[in-house]
Amino acid sequence: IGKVERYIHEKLEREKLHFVLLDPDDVTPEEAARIAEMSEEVGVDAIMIGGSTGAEGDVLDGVVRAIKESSSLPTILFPGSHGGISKYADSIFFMSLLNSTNPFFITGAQALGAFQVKRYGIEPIPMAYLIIEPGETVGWVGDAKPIPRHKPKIAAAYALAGQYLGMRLVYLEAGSGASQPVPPEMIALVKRVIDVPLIVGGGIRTAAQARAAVEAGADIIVTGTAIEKAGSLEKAREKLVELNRGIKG
Ligand code: 1GP
Repeated sequence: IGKVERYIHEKLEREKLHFVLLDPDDVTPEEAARIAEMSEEVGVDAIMIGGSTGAEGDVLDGVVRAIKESSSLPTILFPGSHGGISKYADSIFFMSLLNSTNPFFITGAQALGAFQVKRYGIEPIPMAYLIIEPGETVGWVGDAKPIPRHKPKIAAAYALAGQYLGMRLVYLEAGSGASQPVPPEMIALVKRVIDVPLIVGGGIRTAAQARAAVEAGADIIVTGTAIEKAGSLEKAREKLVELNRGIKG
């Protein structure tokens, strides 16, 4: 396994992790740089970069470069398709949207992006990506059949299938800006069934919600909207501290 994946595993032996997601369509390179810098100061573990719409090309490169210049945290691409690849990033969640109804999001975009990942030497981290209701933009764009919130067993079956297919992370995604995060009962059942680290994101805005996800069994918590839409950099810092405290305990 590569450097970033090893870093994740080593840290997970000691604590739960907090990844901050920045969407290049929502933040300028300057804002991204400041948020990444603050994230590192307060103890966030990695920066994810991506989004479902417009997080491509120069806009994406500009944000990744700004983050690399302002912090030493690992940068992990979180692509909406093969367009979400930047040569400036350290690694990429090489993800398959397992509950998509469209093969493009299961294996098609992956094939279109694979040579680019190799050429740029970006570390691929294979990940099973599962969309849970409500799913928000990524659910719609990704042609997902979102897993009902009250059906934890379906999520667990997909998660285990992902692990058996060789994926080394499982991500339960309620969708960016979701009104409610993934239910703790679902997190708990998935965690009981799989052996690989479990990532949870979408709609996590408070320390209590982050804590509940961690207590249910999440290994890594992703927060985006709560930081990006905090209103000011000062408020973003307060949010980062609050969420980090919820996650690290
Ligand atoms: C979205 O899970 C991430 O892909 C983060 O969601 O923006 O709601 O924090 P939020």
